[in-house]
Amino acid sequence: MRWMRRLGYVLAALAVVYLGAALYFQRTNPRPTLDAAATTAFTPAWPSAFLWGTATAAHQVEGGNVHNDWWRFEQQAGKIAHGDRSGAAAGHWERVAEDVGLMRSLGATAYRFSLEWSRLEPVEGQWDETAWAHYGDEIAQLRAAGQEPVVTLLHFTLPAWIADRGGATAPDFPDRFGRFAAEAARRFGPQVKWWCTVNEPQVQMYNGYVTGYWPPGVKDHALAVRAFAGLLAAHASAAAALRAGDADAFIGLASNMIWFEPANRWNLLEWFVSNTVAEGFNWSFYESIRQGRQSFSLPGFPSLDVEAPALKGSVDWVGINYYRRNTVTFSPGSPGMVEIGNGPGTVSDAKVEIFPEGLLGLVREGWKRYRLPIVITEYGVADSTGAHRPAFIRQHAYAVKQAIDEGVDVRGAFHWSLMDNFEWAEGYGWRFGLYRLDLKTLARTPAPGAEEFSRLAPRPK
Ligand code: IFM
Repeated sequence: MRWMRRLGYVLAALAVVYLGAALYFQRTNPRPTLDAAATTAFTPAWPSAFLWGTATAAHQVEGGNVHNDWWRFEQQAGKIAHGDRSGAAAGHWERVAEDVGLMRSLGATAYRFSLEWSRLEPVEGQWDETAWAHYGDEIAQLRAAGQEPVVTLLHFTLPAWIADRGGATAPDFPDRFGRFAAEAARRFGPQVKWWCTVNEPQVQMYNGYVTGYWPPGVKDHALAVRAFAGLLAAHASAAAALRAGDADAFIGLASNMIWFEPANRWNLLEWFVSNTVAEGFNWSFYESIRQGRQSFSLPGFPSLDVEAPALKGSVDWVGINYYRRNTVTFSPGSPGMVEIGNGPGTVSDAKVEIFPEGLLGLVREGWKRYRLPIVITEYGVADSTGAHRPAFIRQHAYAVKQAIDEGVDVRGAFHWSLMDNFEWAEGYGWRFGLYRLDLKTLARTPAPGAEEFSRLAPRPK
């Protein structure tokens, strides 16, 4: 009987240690909270020069982008929901003046958009002067309307000629992309300060090479890691070209980040897997830059650890695209031994949980890690009825302002999106716009949320 009592003591001691460790994790990783009362009646005083912006991407709004990998992908049956194709998109190429007017009437002060590489270099080595002139004119219109241009160089789409030889995995991709960045700096350097080299590289890697849901449509973990390395090298090459060609270039990138939590906060294994997933998905790109080493490590993927000194110092600011919270469950039978789910809150049309507190948590974490200015390069909600968007915008603005009041150097927040647009493999099903797009006439009308966006805009002092 003595051995039973001893076993009892040992088990009790183990339980105490376990509970102590779980409590420690909960204390050191508190869930961020927002003051619920304040988010219902909140009018911020933003810092001067705060970028209160809207965001789009070329292929999603311009229309007629026929020389890239996405256009080709869309022609294949079954790739895009409802058989949609980008087609004329929001017709923005012809409607720049109208859309700049919309930004102005919203009270926005900045616009994040992308240059479509495949329009500017439709054939390798040949610049399209008309297309360059078009963007030059757009930038001039933005400046005249008080909109600070934030220019993205790669927002998912690749010219068909580089896609044909491996896209992000092609050995000369970083070099070709750097050449494009140099040309953009040469032509627009005097008018553009804010540059964003790449948009959501982990999403491009994951959807293109893990689920195969996006071009190039393959499922191969080794290629996925090569694409990640290619995107890192392309970013470094573009950053070097921008620094060389534009003396006041202020360089960053837009990284998609998810607020990950263990499904059960008392489960130590779930703390471990949740932190591992967050480190791999949210932070690998920025950590590679900080360390000057291409590095990536997630269960189920070959690991990457290669010296890359050109990455060091290649960003001046940290861009965060934020859309959701995910819970992480330890699940030995699932790929990577995890299951990803939603928390208990309201979900959007995209079936992801709306959780503004997560934005505050990620901004704090980015600041703690890098001490660089932070920009919310995207936040937005797929909401076709508009039932959620006004409160969504207010609460996300509140999270940003709270971070600023805590001393974080947040320089701007960009609502995704200015108008409804082509939502990649979801086609035109999800509606993120502050302006509703009539898909037949391409007319824009204010959507629920536009008014709230304007109300929260910086007021001239
Ligand atoms: O539409 C996309 C955008 O291209 C990248 N970030 C997420 C948005 C909404 O899904």
